[in-house]
Amino acid sequence: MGNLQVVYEVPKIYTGPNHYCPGCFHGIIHRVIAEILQEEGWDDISIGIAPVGCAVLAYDYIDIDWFEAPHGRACANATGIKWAWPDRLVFTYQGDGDAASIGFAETSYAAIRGVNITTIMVNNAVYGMTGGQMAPTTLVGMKTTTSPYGRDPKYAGYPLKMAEHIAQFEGTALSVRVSAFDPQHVLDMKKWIRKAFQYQMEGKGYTFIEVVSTCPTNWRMDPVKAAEFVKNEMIKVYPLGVYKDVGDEKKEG
Ligand SMILES: Cc1ncc(C[n+]2csc(CCOP(=O)(O)OP(=O)(O)O)c2C)c(N)n1
Ligand code: SF4
Repeated sequence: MGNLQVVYEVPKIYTGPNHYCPGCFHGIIHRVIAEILQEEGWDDISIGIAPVGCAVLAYDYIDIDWFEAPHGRACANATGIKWAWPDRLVFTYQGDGDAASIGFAETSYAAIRGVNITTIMVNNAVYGMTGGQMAPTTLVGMKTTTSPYGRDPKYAGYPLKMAEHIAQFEGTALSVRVSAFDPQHVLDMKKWIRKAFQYQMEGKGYTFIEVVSTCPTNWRMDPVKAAEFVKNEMIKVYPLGVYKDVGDEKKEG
């Protein structure tokens, strides 16, 4: 046993089991966040803002300080917390319904103001927790419980591309879209979430990570089909990539 080397262990601050459905990426994203916070020694200074949505119980799964925000208000809450405790690492963890629908203004204004916080927005194209209703991110033609014939842009408009939207603001330091449908993309996601947290610790401005995710339960798919749907359909509409990265530039002011 003495010669064996540990290549992977579950982070101590990741406290499961969780309640997520099989094949849902929420659990993977939580674990990756926990790994980063523990590896960087940020677990004692982090404050997560939990959403209203399937990740409402995020505070039960990552053992750091948390605040529970009302639906859509996570970035407003995070802003106040960060202004009160500028040395803390403050991040919001939100669904697309939370961050991009009811919370569209709060999320946008965090970027417009350049608030030095991070948002991790999990885009599964539906309102998962409440039963799979159409979200602003629902694909054209996608069937949901409130668009049983498929999203029709004539009445319901087009998918909202948050990583592109957030990238336009001067206060944004980083806006990236990632996914987690295979191990390589999980590692890539980890790299960018780490960079977002690093930029925050360096005071660079607002950082935004959109994770293209699954909702096998409401999509009525098994976990493998749901991951394939992300890989083959979702990322055609939501291309993965870096939409803004200020790199090592210093922000004025
Ligand atoms: C003010 C308010 N409006 C509506 C709701 C109902 N509600 C709870 S969760 C949710 C949407 C969750 O969807 P999303 O944010 O995409 O997260 P997911 O569950 O898919 O992870 C809604 C509309 C609420 N709790 N509060
Ligand atoms: S309902 Fe959808 S988003 Fe919610 S835990 Fe299940 S698979 Fe994940």
